Amino acid sequence: MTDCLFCKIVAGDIPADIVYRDDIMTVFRDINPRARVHLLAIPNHHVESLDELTAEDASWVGHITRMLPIVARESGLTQGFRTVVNTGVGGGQEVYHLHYHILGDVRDADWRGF
Ligand code: D5M
Repeated sequence: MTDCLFCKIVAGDIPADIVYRDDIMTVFRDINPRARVHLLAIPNHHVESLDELTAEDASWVGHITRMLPIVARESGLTQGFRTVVNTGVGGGQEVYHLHYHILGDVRDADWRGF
């Protein structure tokens, strides 16, 4: 989608600190980190939110989910991490391209009541 911020990051039109990338997904550092390590994992193709998913999406959703702990570990989060997915207005979603927040060392994090 031409007007989507995260699609532009995938396309390389907007700079981002990318820590992992493959054919299905891209992971980059959040521009406004709420924890010492704060990454965003996104599908490379445009999907607005979890609300859009169907059974046909199971394969790439499974791939992203499986990669979350691997990328987190490679980014130094050897003691675990928190995953947050905000969905829609009620979930406080600001960017409408599905993204999984990966937060590490969250004890002092300022994260919307978590
Ligand atoms: O979270 C959207 C997240 O996206 C929020 O934590 C800031 C982050 N963000 C916004 N623009 C950028 C760029 N350009 N690079 C990296 N991170 C960015 P939400 O769950 O939608 O509230």
